[in-house]
Amino acid sequence: MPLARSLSVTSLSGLEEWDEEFDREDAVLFEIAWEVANKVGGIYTVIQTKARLTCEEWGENYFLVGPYMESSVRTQVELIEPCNATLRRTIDKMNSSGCKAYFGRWLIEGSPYVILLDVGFTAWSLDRWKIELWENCSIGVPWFDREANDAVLFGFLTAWLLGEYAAQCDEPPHIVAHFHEWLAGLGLVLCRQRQLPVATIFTTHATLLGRYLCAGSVDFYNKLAEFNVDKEAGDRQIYHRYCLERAAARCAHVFTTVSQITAIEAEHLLKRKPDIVTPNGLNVKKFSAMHEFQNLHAQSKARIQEFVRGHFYGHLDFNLDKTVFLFIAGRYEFSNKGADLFLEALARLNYLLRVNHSEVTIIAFFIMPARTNNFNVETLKGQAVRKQLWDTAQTVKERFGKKLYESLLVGQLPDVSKMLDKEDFTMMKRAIFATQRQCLPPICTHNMLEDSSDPILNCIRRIGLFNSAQDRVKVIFHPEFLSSTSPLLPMDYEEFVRGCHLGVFPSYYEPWGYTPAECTVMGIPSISTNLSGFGCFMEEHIADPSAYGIYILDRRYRGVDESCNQLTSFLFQFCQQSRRQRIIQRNRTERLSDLLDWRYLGRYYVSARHMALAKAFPDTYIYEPQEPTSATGFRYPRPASVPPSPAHSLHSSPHHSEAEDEEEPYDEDLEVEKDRVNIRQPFNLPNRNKNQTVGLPEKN
Ligand code: G6P
Ligand code: 1S3
Repeated sequence: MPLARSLSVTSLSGLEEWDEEFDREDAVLFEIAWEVANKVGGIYTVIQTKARLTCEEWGENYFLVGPYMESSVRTQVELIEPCNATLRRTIDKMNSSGCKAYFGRWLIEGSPYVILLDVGFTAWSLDRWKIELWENCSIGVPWFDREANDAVLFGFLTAWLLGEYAAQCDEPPHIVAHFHEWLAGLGLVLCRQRQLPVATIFTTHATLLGRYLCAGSVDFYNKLAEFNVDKEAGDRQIYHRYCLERAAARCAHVFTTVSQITAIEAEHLLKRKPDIVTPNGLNVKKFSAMHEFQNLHAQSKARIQEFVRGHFYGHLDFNLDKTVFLFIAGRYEFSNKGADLFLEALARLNYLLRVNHSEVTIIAFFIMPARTNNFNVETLKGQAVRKQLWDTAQTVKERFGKKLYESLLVGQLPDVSKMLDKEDFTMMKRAIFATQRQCLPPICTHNMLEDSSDPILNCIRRIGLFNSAQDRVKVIFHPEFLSSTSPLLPMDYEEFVRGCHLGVFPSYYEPWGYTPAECTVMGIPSISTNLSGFGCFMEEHIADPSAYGIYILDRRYRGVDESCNQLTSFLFQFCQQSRRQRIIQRNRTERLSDLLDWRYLGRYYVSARHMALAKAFPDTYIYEPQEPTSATGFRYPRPASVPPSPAHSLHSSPHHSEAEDEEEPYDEDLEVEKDRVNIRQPFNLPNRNKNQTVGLPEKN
């Protein structure tokens, strides 16, 4: 009977401990997603980072179900015998009836059990299952849509697995099946249609229609209630996919989305209001030394600076110590992810920095994968030239050192004018000559396959940010995800993020947004928007987000041009911070990581499961919604001191040298006294920008 076992969630600094009394008895949890042990996008991160906590909660009764992808299995999964007799019988039965199911442990934190279903092996059943789908659910899937075909196969296989498992149980089982996204949704629909003893949950991470509509020039949020959803889906040739998604949302015992903003979207586009919002968390690692993440920032930044030295060879006329690294990263959806707005804001920032004779240089990285033909020669050459300069310096240093040593051995101070000979000078001159360059440092690191129609490159051509000497804002477009084995920038994504100063994610369509969340837990400030799940969540939980390095751009109530001005203003303010202020801000940002930890956010998943069990098995389970606690409405207060402010903005600001910035200990209480300046400086943008949107879509 319910209400016996206590699930305790570790107390997190500032966030209240949370206990939910619920005995799940013999219940078994299956979590089903196309991205289980198969990295495609954000859902992989959800499942992978949450696994440890869910394993702690459900132990041997937790199974992840995904597609069998040989290449991923080879590197991520240890195949083993099924862990209990019921599962062994289930899998044996399926495998002897013309399917291939594998059992293993996914080698990630928590080592969860995985059941992987080979959709290719059962492709011969596709036509039969499509007929069944049409007859029972009136959903027709066209032959040419490969992804939808996979969704059909995966759906039927999952329903088969759950049905077979239920049949193999000695006692009537209590199964919870949590399905993620439309690609996995058909399994849920079939469970309900076959009346299996399964409590079902469906989570949508982004609606199909939402993604498609936003990618066009549609005033999405203001027209949400007006869309003729069937027609819109039909016009975009995704009607069958939309039907699969909508059926899953409608059939689920419990329907959830990842944010409040997507909840509103789902209510209009999928015609069901989510029962609960299940925000995305991360597996937050705490360092034993409090400032370890600051050291990591310095180390990673040094590596990015090395890359920049090579990339800008011959044009290194800016001070790297006064260079701020910004970046945007993610799926290449030009306007959905806000790359359009970012570029326009960079153009405006460039103008502002120039007219203000700023010493700061900005390097903005765009990490968004596009179709390429590998690295381009000029970019590779840059790193080769840098390496050659380094080698030359080392050789001359060694020769110099040897002469110095020999001179000291005979008890003489060296004659400095003879320490370098002609040969040394020739070598150095040759190395310097090699840095001459006929072209500007490249914008793009790769040879693009669709160079002339690429939206980022075309926008750069239009706004004229070409990495010229006069530009205070430089741009580097790296159209491939980062990798530690790259010959160009050998860093993985996490190292790269740590080395940057600010992540910029001005998304128009972003149900959650892991990129700014990842920045936060690494102590890197970020810009997101009030159209992203993350931005809204942070706005709700933090009294003064920008003081913590969480800048939230208003894209909901402002026109494009105004939002762009606001973004420019955020960037301009950020550039004016001193090193000390950046360090303090990073400390504050990192302090928020508890809020994004699954140990805090996992509670919403727990509630969703309890709700589903109570709906599916009302005789056994009762769901009593939690009374709102102080943790539910928790808000981080304003930091003890006022937000870090531009060093030279007011004469009351403390003035200190950069060296002082680095060495002096930074005590926040001291900052209260020292740093009493408000960051929100009014500032005017030049007139030229007022009506110029540089080809941005009309979204108001
Ligand atoms: C970290 C390091 C400091 C370094 C600073 C650079 O805080 O611990 O030693 O000076 O990063 O910060 P910046 O914002 O200039 O990259
Ligand atoms: C989706 O992935 P996306 O980048 O296509 O799911 C993610 C995980 O829930 C979410 O963070 C993101 O906003 C969605 O858009």
